[in-house]
Amino acid sequence: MVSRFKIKTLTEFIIERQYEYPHAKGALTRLLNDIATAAKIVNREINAAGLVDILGYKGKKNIQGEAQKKLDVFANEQFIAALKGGAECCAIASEENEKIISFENEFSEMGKYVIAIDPLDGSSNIEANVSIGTIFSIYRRKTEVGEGGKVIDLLQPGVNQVAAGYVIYGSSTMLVYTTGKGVNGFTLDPSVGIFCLSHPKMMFPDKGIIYSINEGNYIYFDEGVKQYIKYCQEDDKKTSRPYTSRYIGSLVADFHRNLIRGGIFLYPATSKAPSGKLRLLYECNPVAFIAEQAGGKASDGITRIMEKEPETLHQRSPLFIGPKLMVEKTEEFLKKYNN
Ligand code: P6P
Repeated sequence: MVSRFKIKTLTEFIIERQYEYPHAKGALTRLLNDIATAAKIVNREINAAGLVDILGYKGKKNIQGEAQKKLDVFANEQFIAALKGGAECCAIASEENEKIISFENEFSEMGKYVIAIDPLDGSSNIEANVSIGTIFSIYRRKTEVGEGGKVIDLLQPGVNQVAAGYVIYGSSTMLVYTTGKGVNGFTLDPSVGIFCLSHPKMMFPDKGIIYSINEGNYIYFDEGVKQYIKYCQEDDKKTSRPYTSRYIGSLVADFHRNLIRGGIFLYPATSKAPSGKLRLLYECNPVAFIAEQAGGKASDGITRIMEKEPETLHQRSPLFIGPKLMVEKTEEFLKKYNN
């Protein structure tokens, strides 16, 4: 049993690192704590979801045309309320809202940051009690303070991210984030409601033996992806193949497992979805920032994810993300077979 006094809490950790952002004057600290607070509230409801009538459909559809589940809506409301109340954020782009949510009150209008967020990603897994997650990116606003944030504040390339992270609501609840100086993971101690540093300085293993892709889309993949899948399945002990196939269907859960154990996650473009399925702003960019900070790589098969210039809030992108060598091998196959 680790002594309470050896545990570093998320709040202590963020405050200790505040010196890295003197210009932020504590604003980023407050933002990250606001997100952690909302995550704890969402976590409580997710854990109780099977017990209270919060499962099932709220009868509405979100911008993606997907039936919204009550927990999706609840999570969205919690993060919006926490960020609006914190007054450091002047606008949010959420997976659950077609347009940005601009905070027009005298405090938030002075906020220097904007947030892109998927409040509850993988929510189609809720009934199956599979791990789901929250994914977020934090940017400095481009417009002047003094008014609510605008769309151009959110349409920034991933290289402009000030911070990014995810919360995974799984067998334990973890918050993993980066501010560009490494990746650190915090596990929630539900008995006291405190996130404690449990995974300092997270790095991808150099190589991995896991590949994660929805092979149900095989007939819709282009030739390069099909050939890479065959490569993963070949018997070659020198390169630890055949790899192991692991796919949960929840980006945060698949990415987190691959970050810990070493593996590549692929959500390619298909003939059905020529731009892929995952959203650039609040799924691909945040996990790409974490991946790069953990020594990995994230591309759309050709372009570095974080250098893609977003044109619309909900635009999609193919995503290949994991240890650098694994992503580069995939890019080789795409280059060789897709031309
Ligand atoms: P598919 C969840 O709906 C999600 O957006 C990601 O969390 C996940 O990686 C992906 O979609 C799964 O998509 O088509 O394999 O079910």
